[in-house]
Amino acid sequence: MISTPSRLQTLFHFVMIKPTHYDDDGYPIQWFRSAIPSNTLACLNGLAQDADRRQVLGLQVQIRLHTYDETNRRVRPDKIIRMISKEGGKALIGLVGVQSNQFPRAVDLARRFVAAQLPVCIGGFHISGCIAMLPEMPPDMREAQALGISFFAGEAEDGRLDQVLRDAWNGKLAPLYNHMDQLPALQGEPSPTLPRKHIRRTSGSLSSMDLGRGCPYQCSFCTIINVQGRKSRFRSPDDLERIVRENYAQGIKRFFITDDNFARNRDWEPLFDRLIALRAGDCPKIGFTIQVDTLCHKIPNFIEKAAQAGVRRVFIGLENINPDNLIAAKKRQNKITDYRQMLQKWREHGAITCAGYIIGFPGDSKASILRDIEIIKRELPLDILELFFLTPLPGSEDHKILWQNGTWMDPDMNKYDLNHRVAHHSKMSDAEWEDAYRAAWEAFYTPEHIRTILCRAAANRLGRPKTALTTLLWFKLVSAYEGVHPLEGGALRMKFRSDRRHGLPRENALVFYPRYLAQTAVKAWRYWLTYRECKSILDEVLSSQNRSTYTDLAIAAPREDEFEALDLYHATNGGEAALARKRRDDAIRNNPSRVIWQTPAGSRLLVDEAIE
Ligand code: B12
Ligand code: SF4
Repeated sequence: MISTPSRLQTLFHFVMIKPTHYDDDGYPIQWFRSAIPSNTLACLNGLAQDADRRQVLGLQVQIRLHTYDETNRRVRPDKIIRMISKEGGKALIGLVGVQSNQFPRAVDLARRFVAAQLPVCIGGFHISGCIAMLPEMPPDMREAQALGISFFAGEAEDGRLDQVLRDAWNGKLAPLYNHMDQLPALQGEPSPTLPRKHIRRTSGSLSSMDLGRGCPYQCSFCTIINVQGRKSRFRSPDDLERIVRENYAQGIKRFFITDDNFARNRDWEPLFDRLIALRAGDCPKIGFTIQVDTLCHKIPNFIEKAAQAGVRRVFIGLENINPDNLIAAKKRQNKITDYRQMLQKWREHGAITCAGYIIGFPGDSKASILRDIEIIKRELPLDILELFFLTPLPGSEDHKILWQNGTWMDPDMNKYDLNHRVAHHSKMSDAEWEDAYRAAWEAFYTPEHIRTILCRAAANRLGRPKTALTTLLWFKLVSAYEGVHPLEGGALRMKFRSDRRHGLPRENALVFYPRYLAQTAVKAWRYWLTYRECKSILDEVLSSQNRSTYTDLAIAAPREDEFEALDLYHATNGGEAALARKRRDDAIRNNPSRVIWQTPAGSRLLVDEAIE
């Protein structure tokens, strides 16, 4: 509810916009309903509410907050500008959580506000990642700064937003707020929160929150470690309970915990314990999606407690099944010899598993990629595979190295959405790489494999075949028909003729509208056909007499000769060597006295190896 300022108070508007990015035709990717409310927008809104409560602009100023998530709401700068000039005239426009692919859209929006003499500040991973890793600002940031746009690098907690609000109020926004050298603690910070109307513009019953930031690993394609650090910082169980209760009171019972790697949140256990207590108490129906690494099953009780806490879906950074590729990406912690055990354990605890998989590592070719997808389908009990182009994201070590070497990277940041190729591959041509990426999506989401996944879910005592089908359909339909990555998908694509990317012409209405309507109708028809086909597969699976006895290689209990028999360990690049490493490590674990020498790099030599 908007409160009216008293007669003695002046209004200051803080307009927070989470921008989207452009599709290949230059129209913002927007939906009638998007999937999940933005956590960054919720964090900023929570911090701003707190700043208003503390009256950081003085007793005479009321801060009025406006939040826009452009993935599900059209942003009309002209209307916002009119509203501000009618209601006091003073404001800060914050473009929040701006990723590299959203930077061009953010700047296009900012242009309009800057032209109306309003102060604009952009924050998020593009700014923080570039400031963290590059010796100088890239050209796109310099151009934006020349327009008068201010930047915020780092995190806004610990009272840092106050300074930006005060400077905007005083008309003295600094060109750059750089907080990269200090990572704030999260305990006791205001909860991420959004007005109820935001939730209604998404799937409706799901909210997001971050319980921790930072990850100890060093994957070379990752930006997170260079922006949020490698030390685990986390919210407290009390913070968590407050967030859950606030949402529960509004009817929201499902949450996406956005931590990149919840298994490395040092406080995972007290956090899970609090959720278990809430479920046993007055919030019985809460459910969660988390992101974890491939070693999480080795943490005693982690998966058991996750299940008790209501974790129903997990995103796992599998990334690849070729050990040579994993080593090239410094993802040494991922061991393919653990994958089956880890996925089977999640399955036993009733979670739907979604694995991220990267296409385009140096060892990849189109043939090897398609071979690997078939191995995954056959040997790993995985429900969803999300594919990504290997992308040198600004803020990652990969990007920094290519930048330093002057290697070509696509200059259009709009394409850095992991669904476009933005670099060259050492072995595949550009066309071959793009073809391999699309072919990998198609190869995983075939009707036959959807049937296999549903059979696996139906045979599992805790399986949820209907939910598995909904998730499978989302990934299949968006990847096949919308031209965007499923993680950016939504329900019913919206397009507005006048919202085209800066520099592109406005299309003729007689071309734009008929094409939009025809595209929508064709998609609706294809959606219907695919739904009908998959629904009949589900019906067959559920009514099958063999439903509970179904088994296959992926879900069968580990075999004695598992490591000799499976292609996962023999057909992949580096699989044999990974197996040898596992055998050596097992031998050391079983008989530590056999280690006679450890190299500075950590390799261990056994007695019999030395004798040989
Ligand atoms: C959760 C998440 C998602 C969820 C979003 C869910 C949701 N609704 O919240 C989903 C799965 C949908 C998703 C999708 C994508 N994501 Co994502 N995502 C994340 C993740 C893991 C957490 C985001 C988050 O909540 N962070 C916590 C917030 C609080 O941090 P923050 O955004 O940096 O904001 C703080 C500061 O930057 C600052 N700040 C930010 N804005 C502003 C503005 C002002 C004015 C001020 C003063 C301060 C300020 O204050 C904030 C509070 O401290 C991040 C990684 C990460 N650790 O952040 C990746 C990340 C942001 N995603 C990334 C990418 C690439 C994508 C996709 C393009 C990839 C894809 N194809 O899947 C899509 C794009 C979809 C879209 N339209 O946004 C990259 C971006 C890298 C880059 N250089 O651009 C990241 C960093 C992960 C990575 N791979 O490196 N993502
Ligand atoms: S495990 Fe995930 S979050 Fe951690 S460094 Fe690797 S990619 Fe980044």
